[in-house]
Amino acid sequence: MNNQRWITGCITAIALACITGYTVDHLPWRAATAGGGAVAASTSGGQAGMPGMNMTGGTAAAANRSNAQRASAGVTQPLTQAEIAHQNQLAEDMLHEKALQPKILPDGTKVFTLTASAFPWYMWLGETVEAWGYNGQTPGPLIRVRVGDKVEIVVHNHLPDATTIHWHGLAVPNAMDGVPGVTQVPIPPGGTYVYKFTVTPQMVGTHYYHSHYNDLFQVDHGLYGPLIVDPATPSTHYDVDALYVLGGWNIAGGEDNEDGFTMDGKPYPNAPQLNVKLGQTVRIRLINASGMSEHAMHLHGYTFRVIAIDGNPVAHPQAQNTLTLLPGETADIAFTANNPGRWMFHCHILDHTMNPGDEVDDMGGLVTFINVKK
Ligand SMILES: [Cu+2]
Repeated sequence: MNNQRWITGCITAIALACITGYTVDHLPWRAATAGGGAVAASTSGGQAGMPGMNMTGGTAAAANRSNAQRASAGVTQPLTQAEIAHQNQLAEDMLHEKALQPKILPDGTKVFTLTASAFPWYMWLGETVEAWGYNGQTPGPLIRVRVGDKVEIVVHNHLPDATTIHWHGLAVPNAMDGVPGVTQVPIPPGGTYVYKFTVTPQMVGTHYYHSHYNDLFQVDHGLYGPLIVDPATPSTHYDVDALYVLGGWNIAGGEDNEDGFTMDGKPYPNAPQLNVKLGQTVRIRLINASGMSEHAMHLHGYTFRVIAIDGNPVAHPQAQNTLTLLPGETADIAFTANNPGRWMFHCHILDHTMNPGDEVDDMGGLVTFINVKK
């Protein structure tokens, strides 16, 4: 966010935090809240649009904990081979845009449930980290909706810290925007919040959702997931659709350090690889969910077209072989798989292609392969 917005947001949030008695810890949305309790969503406007403002709890007993202490939910125990295989399958499912199935209410409303929690996450040989994610995975499950859908997203907070979710790229009603201390009271540990909105044409495209509370810590531990909005009547077809969510991780600790990078939750060699048949048309959706790092994604063997930026179609698609995504940006790229072979697809910021502790000739991080076979 730019400085002016950030400062304005801070002043507003600090004022609101003072009014409501929240303890401020560096930044207003870093105020930890204690105690559980459900926070009901409200769709009313104005100040009343701060749903749950009169909730109990939030005395911030834990407000003085450091980020490092917040990280110690104690879930970095080694995983079994079956658990590691399951996590790799989740990454594979993400690549192929397998979406979370909603519950459909009698009036057609699609209800998705996201449960935020901390869990062990396998990164690379010998390294299992504590992830914070949704429904036991990071990235959180793909939410896929279409124009006209009425959507409810029930968020349960099983984290040891408060949280919120921001719907990045979607012009939702302000009260649903997930900015703690401004549009809502943070969801306390043990709490539940229901986000509600109707899908509009503005929302079509590749987007994502992410924590907006203690966000550098929470996002860089995995609290984000993809969100694809389809038009009411899909008009384009690709033989192969694929999705890569790029993540930055704070593994060594500290406030401002990204030292691990993942594609669909896994670094090379466990980042999922895309297999396509010679001649197929391919669309790859890219989301940079990293908290701090830009990524210069480069595809060997091909020139691709950049067909959408931040979900918006590009009128005259640019031909490129490297596309840089700032944190929070998304893009759709497309190409026809007319060059057979095993083609590397990787970030060209070269320390993003190594895992911490790698030797110079090791590969890790944002590296995968697009395998084009007859
Ligand atoms: Cu990078």
